[in-house]
Amino acid sequence: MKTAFLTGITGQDGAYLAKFLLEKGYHVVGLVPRRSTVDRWRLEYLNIADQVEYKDGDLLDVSSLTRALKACKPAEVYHLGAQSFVGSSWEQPILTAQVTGMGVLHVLEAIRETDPAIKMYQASSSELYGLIQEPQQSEQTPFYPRSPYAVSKLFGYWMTKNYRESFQMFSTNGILFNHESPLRGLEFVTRKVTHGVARIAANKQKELRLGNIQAKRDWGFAGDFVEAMWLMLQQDKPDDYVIATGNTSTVEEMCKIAFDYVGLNYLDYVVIDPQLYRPAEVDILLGNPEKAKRELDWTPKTKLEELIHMMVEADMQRVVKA
Ligand code: NDP
Ligand code: GDR
Repeated sequence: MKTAFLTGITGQDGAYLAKFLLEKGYHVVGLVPRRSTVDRWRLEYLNIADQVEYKDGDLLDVSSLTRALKACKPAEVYHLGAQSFVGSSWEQPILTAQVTGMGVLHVLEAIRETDPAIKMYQASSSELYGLIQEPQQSEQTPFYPRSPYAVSKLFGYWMTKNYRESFQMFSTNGILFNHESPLRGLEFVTRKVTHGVARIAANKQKELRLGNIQAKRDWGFAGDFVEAMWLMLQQDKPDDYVIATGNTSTVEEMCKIAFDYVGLNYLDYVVIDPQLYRPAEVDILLGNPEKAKRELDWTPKTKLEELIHMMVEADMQRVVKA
């Protein structure tokens, strides 16, 4: 039985990937940082919380990573842990650089120290593209990061590539475009919208305050995207891949889909709040997943409408239970 070690196992992608790997027959071990409250709601939602082994540790403490790797001897490491909210990265830039940037180097060093043959997946991001240089972004498109989060991810991207080229490590970058699900954190715009819609439909909220609704994103379903992470580590050679749907929509269009689903007009509820605008915006992202299709035989299955409907449904059930 192969062992996989996941950082960020309590996050959205960690939960879906853990479920995917358990179904493939892996022994799954997850790194869990110390928090005052143990919260495994995502793993519980997927009914896998008791099928995973947990190791205490923090991305800021490389000794905890090395100890965990030595103890569980994984064949594959999926590095998903991060301060992942772009908005917070202007409020906590130093923490973001340490966790989201330096954290990658800590993981690479822990692997190098433990067993350089361990394969490693780095959660890189479409935020690397930032101020867009090409209408559709591929592995060849130049980067122009636009937030402390994106700059931190740039450091992680290059460290991952550098360890591959310097030490022949199997370290790969998945350049993933936005992917969402009913397990998305409430601070991200899709979930903020689907949760808001569910509460408005239940008469528990009167309006939905948003920032820049003209921003465009290439949104996919997290459950589809975690398969690509695994496929990247099953290849003969380590490489970097864009994982995206190849479609882009505005935040406004996504809102309309969510409100339409419950028979409401979004124009009656959405309020633009200039305070929610970001200091620097990424106006449009549109990925080109051709290489992943060709080399990994990966294609996204879930369309945006289906995804948003799934999220509104899940939020309506939660609102009823609350
Ligand atoms: P989440 O924010 O849902 O999860 C982040 C995880 O990182 C949580 O488990 C969190 O634990 C953990 N974490 C945070 N700080 C530390 C720390 N100091 N030590 C150890 N663990 C820590 O993110 P997602 O699941 O959405 O994303 C997974 C990865 O993919 C992230 O690196 C993100 O930046 C990247 N990414 C995500 C995309 C998306 O659209 N979802 C697109 C492209 C890249 P806790 O909850 O206890 O804080
Ligand atoms: P993003 O996701 O920054 O793309 O990062 P987010 O959902 O936060 O923002 C998407 C776009 O929506 C606009 N927006 C708002 N965003 C939020 N959060 N709240 C609002 O009220 C709001 N109104 C408008 C934003 O300005 C932005 O343009 C996500 C994260 O998962 C990263 O970790 C990951 O790397 C990238 O996706 C790819």
